[in-house]
Amino acid sequence: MTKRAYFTTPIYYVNGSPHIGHAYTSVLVDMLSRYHKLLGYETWFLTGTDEHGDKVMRSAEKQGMTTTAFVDQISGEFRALLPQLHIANDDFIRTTEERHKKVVRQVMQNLYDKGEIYSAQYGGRYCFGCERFYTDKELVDGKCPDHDTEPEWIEETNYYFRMSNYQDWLISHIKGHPDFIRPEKFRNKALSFLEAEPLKDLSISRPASRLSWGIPLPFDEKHVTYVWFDALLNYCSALGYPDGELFQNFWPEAQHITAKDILIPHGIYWPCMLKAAGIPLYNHLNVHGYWQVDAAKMSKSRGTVINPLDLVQKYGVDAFRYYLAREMRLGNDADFSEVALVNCINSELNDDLGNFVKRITGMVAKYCDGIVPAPNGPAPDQELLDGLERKIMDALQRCAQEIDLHPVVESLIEVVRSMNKYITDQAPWTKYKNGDTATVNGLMYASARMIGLLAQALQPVMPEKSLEMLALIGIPERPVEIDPDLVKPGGKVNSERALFQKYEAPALEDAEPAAEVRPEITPFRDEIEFDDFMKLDLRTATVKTAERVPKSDKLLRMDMDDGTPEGRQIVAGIAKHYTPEEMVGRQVVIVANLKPRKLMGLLSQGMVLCAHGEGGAIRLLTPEAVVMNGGSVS
Ligand code: ME8
Repeated sequence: MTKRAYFTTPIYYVNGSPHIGHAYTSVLVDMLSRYHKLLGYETWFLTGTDEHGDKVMRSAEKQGMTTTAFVDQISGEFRALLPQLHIANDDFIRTTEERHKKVVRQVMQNLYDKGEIYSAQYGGRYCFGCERFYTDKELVDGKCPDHDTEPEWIEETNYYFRMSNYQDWLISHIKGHPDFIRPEKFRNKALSFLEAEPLKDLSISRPASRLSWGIPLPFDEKHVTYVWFDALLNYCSALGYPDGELFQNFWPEAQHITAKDILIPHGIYWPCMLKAAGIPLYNHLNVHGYWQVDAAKMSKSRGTVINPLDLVQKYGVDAFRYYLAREMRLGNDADFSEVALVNCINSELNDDLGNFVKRITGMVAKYCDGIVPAPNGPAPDQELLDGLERKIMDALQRCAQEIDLHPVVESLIEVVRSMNKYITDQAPWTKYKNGDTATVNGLMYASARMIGLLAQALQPVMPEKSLEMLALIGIPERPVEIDPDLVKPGGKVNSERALFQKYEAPALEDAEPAAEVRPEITPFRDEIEFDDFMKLDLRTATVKTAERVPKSDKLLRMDMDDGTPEGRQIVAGIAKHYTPEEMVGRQVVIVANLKPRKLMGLLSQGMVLCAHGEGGAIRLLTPEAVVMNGGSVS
């Protein structure tokens, strides 16, 4: 039987540009939809924009634009953001589209005919500046707090939806379906809202004389509907309600994803509307918390509204997506910090994942002529490897039952760390030295297989990096559904490329500058002439093979590709800081015209440049991006 899933984001208001909060929900839904595809589901993913209402009209006026031109512009920004975040939505709906307005009118007429909608006189204090009614409690000294003017008492006819009829029914539905709204704390919130006091009927219209930017009611053209009654129906109109094939196939599997701000409209108004209209209910409402900055709501005035595109430009889309999935636990708020983002990229993506892939491709290049070898049988400690594979598959299955991606990503990165430890414990370099080719092959095959599986399992989070990972082990394409046996012997690895890079943590603007304690540096040497400097021939070179020099704990012997056919051998005193595996595949800077000399009986044809840190630490000098070998450095 076909497994299907339909995922929606809220449709976003077009009164301002998208920020990290909007980006998060859309990326989360994209990841969920991709995970379901990986597990064999047919999926449909809808997002879009909510374009009616007085707020939008006022924003357009402020910009000196017509409402239509304004909504086109902002909706365009939301739409353009999607590919820039690697989001693969199936549809994008705008509430100003005819296909949507048609459904809203149809459902309204149906409810009106059934007596579910009625008109009533409403009297209240209305602020024309805000274009809304105020309750006495909200007024300050009888005045609108925003405009400092006394609201006018106005009486008008509005239309109401008989939501109060559905209170008991909804309470028992939520109680009978524990995961209708999840996580549990939001289910409880919806229940306590329902149980606290009698549910009021919902006002669903405004006189067109006061608000023209809405959908005219089919039974009374002098009134328009806007915001919730209009907006929520997008989830059905986009599928071609009532007869569309998409609606038939996907509506029964609907899952909405929103932040907690719109729990009540989605958890209460919407089920009541569906029930009244005779439309089956959605399956789940999944509610996430807020992205905050400095533990507070993002705010324009404090300058804390985070633009996702700035981050994408600095750190790359996939790393940004990974951070979003990793940092927020479904239901809890998360504090956005660029420092945390950089730490996450540096430690988990670069040091754990990137390093694992680099180590393995480097070793396959060195020990197996760059080709993923065929194993002779199980690898050493095969049970551990089997357990890690199961952990990956279990993590994926969890996505189909729950919706929280944080533990999924956590499990995957734990597998990466376990693999790094496994390789260190198994020390293939020693086995290679001892001529145990069969075990080396087994280890390399098992590791490449794990890279293949991890790349697939991370694909929903990092679609492009996952393809790169597969390409590094010689697999040109990824399968639609997860295939643990994807990696076959014979793939040609690429040991040159690094998957990720490290970043400097950004400076904290508000932090107190710490009293600087500078370590003592060695005295500067005497000045030299420019010609003296030009005598140095500095070049780029890539380490092809590396091994420890017997009886020396300091020296590594390396064969380098220096751009010449014959290459060169360099013996460097870096063995305490870098293992041979870490060196293979690295591009470094060498002094190419240093007179060759012998170290421990081995000829060294040059020197590898390193920066010297505190306490005798050394770090290699490496071009910021890979360039040709033998290129000069000046
Ligand atoms: O409410 N953290 O639109 P909206 C996390 N048009 N998510 C956030 C966020 C934050 N700080 N800020 C916004 C509307 N979001 C209606 C919805 S649906 C039928 C109509 C995300 O533009 C989150 O998904 O105010 C939140 O629910 C949504 O944007 C609100 O978007």
